[in-house]
Amino acid sequence: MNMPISARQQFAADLHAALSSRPRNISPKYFYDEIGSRLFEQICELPEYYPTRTELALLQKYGREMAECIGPHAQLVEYGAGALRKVRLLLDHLREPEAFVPVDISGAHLLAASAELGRAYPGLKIAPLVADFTQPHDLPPRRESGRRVGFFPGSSIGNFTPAEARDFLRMAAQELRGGGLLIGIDRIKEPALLHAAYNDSAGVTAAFNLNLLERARRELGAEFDPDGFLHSAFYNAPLQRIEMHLQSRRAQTIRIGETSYDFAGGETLHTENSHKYSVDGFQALAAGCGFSAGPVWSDERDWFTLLWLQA
Ligand code: AVJ
Repeated sequence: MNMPISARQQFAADLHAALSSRPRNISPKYFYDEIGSRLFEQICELPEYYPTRTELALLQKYGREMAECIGPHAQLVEYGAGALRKVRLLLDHLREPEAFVPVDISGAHLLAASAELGRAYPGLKIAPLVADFTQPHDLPPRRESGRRVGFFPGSSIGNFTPAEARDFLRMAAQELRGGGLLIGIDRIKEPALLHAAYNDSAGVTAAFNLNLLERARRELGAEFDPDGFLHSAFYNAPLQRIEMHLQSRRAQTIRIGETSYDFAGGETLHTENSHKYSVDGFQALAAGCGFSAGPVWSDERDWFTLLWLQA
């Protein structure tokens, strides 16, 4: 029988692969160990990091209209559930939701957040699903009368390249057929505003990025000079994305077990992309994947948008 490989083994395999490839890059999902998840919560509170507070304000203000789109008796599926704070602003307006299905890879976190949500919404059927939502997964069957609706807030889709975003949207359109998707996107804007959001003055985003190396040290016994790398985040205008990298300050070597990886001065490990979209651009992307555009909700500055996409 195939034993499922542990999270640590998966991290080890992906980090070795990342350090062996050129250019070096690794999935941002490895930011989110316990320390990284806490740092991300802090990022969401930073004055420079506008996405969380802008999206929450939109949900506050327009939650009722969004709930209208979702409709009654829906099975609501949240892709990549965090603290489950945002969905409450929809649940408060939904008519007789059939079930809420938060899907997340991090089981302990998902179950704790689901239990807490259950205490606040005692009548709600919550069916957490521990799974990687980018991979094939089995959602609970839906009632014949009800629709299935996806919720993908936070501009998490921004972590995907447009090609990966298309793969996700095609999969989602299939499993949400007859229903829809409510999705948050971060808008293309003044590069200085984007730059500030990923280079906060308190250094929390830097700590979040550098935690990836700290995690390698904690979990895999990686050996390197902790002061040898710096946080680098910049807007790549042609590709319309923020890139985060860990940049080597000088020539140095990282050792993991028996293996050594040499870095030249200035060389980087690319840790994250955060793609920015126009509303038209995103609707066009989604249209190619089986969705048709519906209402959109944006703040007055057009910094962040929630879109309804009919599946
Ligand atoms: C969770 C992917 C939406 O891209 O803005 C925040 C992650 N990285 N600061 C983003 C993040 C650095 C965030 N997402």
